[in-house]
Amino acid sequence: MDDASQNLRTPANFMKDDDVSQECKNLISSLPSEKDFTGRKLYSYQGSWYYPNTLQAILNFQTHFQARDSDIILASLPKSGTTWLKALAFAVVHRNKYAPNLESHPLLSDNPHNLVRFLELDLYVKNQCPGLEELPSPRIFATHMPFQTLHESLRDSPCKVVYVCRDIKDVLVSRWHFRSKLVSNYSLEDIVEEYIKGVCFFGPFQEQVLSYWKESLVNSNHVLFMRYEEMIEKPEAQVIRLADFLGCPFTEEEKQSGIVENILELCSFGNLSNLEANKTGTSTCGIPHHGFFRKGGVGGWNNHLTDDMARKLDEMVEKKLEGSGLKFE
Ligand code: PAP
Repeated sequence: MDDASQNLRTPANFMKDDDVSQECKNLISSLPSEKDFTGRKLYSYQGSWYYPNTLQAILNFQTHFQARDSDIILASLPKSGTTWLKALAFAVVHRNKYAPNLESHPLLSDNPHNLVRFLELDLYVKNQCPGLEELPSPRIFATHMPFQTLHESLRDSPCKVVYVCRDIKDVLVSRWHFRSKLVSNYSLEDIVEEYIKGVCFFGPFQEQVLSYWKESLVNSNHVLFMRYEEMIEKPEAQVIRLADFLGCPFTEEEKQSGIVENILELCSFGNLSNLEANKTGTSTCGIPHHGFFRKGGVGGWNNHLTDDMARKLDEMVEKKLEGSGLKFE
């Protein structure tokens, strides 16, 4: 890991603390609010729902972030393949510094979330100036904000934004497993209702997906739209696509040397989830490393959702995406 990245100040746990500035309190008082499934208040800002501490971090980011043309931003909904994309982008971008088969590769000793940190869930939590100007280029960051909120700070920057999306049913089941460890009595019925209503942390989800999808159509040099399912089905082609987009395409020589396969192996679910570094410890955003790895794969929702739940979700997605050209088979 780059030394400067290790030195960044680490924030408090983002889910627990609602201590916000007067400016944020003023903003909150003007925003629509709703209660989440635990009774905690969420606020709607620029089309998405947030807890106050995340809203504060977003304001910090929007006010203070200085984009560089060479920045890379990895965007996604929670549980859509963020950890995998972080690992892949880090390995691709830094492959000259850290060969993917290197025994001391940073991904073997640290969780991807500590190597590529979230803007609004980590770096800007309780911190207006997390020292990002000290980081060497290219800097790689991650976010769950929708495109319009991110864009506030990237305006006029030609930096690269990569968005990964995943079938909402797999996302939902993944989130349910994750959340039910933190919150008791959190049923699948609760989460299906939450998703359909759209009032949940970073929701409504299809609007977020659409914000990046639309931008990828009009500005394909700026936003790359990737799908978790395609990454599972054709990983090589998708990593080559990622490297091309990021302006560091694989040379023929590199391809023949097997570097693409090596990166895929390094970043694979099997490899990462079995590393000691990912079985123990807690990420800089306050989540146990092992919480980012469950099962992976496509279609696992089938073992959890009833036909009726799946139908309701599919209908909601179809309705929201109508006319956009984006489809989930
Ligand atoms: P986050 O929002 O908490 O960062 P994110 O990484 O987006 O989570 O998604 C976690 C999902 O990606 C988990 O899916 P599951 O619950 O259906 O199993 C996790 O297992 C999966 N995942 C994590 N790392 C990888 C990887 N290297 N390859 C494929 N899937 C992965």
